[in-house]
Amino acid sequence: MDYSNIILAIEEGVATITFNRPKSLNALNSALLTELSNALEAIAANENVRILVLTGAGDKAFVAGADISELAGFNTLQAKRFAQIGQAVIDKLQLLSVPVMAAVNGYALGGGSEMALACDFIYASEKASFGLPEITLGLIPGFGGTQRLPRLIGANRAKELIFTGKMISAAQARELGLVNQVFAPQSLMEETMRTARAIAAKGKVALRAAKQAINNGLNADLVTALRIEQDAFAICMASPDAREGTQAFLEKRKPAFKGNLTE
Ligand code: CO8
Repeated sequence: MDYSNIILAIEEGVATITFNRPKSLNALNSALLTELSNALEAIAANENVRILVLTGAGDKAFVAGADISELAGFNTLQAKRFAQIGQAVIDKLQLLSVPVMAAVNGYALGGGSEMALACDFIYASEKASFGLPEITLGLIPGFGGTQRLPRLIGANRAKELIFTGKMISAAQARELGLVNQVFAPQSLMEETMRTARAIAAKGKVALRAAKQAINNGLNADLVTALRIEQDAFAICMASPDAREGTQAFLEKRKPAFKGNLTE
């Protein structure tokens, strides 16, 4: 499939989606969201993909938010529809069975921060900044920010960011627990890919089970969540990857995971 607002590349099990509207700081318009949705479906259907990395084209922005030139003309119903489309694609990203990393190389504002928040974890460049500036536009976050941010960093800190609309640096975002690691701009992709490849080399069945257990468990009480973990653990045990991993340990060799769901 041809994309003009994103670039999709797949190499050795690592898929990379690059938001590619650098003249608009990779702002999210309807066309980009549709392409992203299609790309996520293609990735979900591709058994060779073991991890997805999201990043932004150019050296200024990951994504500077929803495209304000499109947003500015919306009536109420169009705003609702746009929020639905954005949330649906960001939900699709969060529900992807393979791990998803965000490599935030610059501004991650509004919908851009919300996109990064739906990833499993975030690596950032020292030049990155994060924020939910919608309040400054007379709006509120509409791509999940009022819900995912408080769950990640706590309601009081999320409220401060959402009520002030202020931007924070990558270092501040790391202190808040929003970002896992911060790198020099020139090292960001190399370090991201190093981690992505290390994760891609693990067993796909176990990765999928770990992600689902964590995500589903966070939406449940602890007793239910622990049952979810038991079931996910048992399912892993039945996989060829688990036999390979345990056998490799006993034979003192590196495991060669195939990631297949059946023998
Ligand atoms: N939308 C459209 N165009 C944008 C956006 C954007 N979000 N951000 C930047 N651009 C464009 C600029 O208009 C400019 O275009 P041009 O060269 O044609 O004038 C180009 O990108 C470069 O930007 P600047 O010249 O402004 O670059 P600066 O380095 O001076 O500033 C900033 C960079 C600080 C990032 C600045 O561009 C800025 O503040 N951008 C807007 C950030 C923002 O407010 N984002 C939130 C948008 S709202 C949102 O995301 C809501 C999501 C939920 C929607 C729910 C649906 C209803």
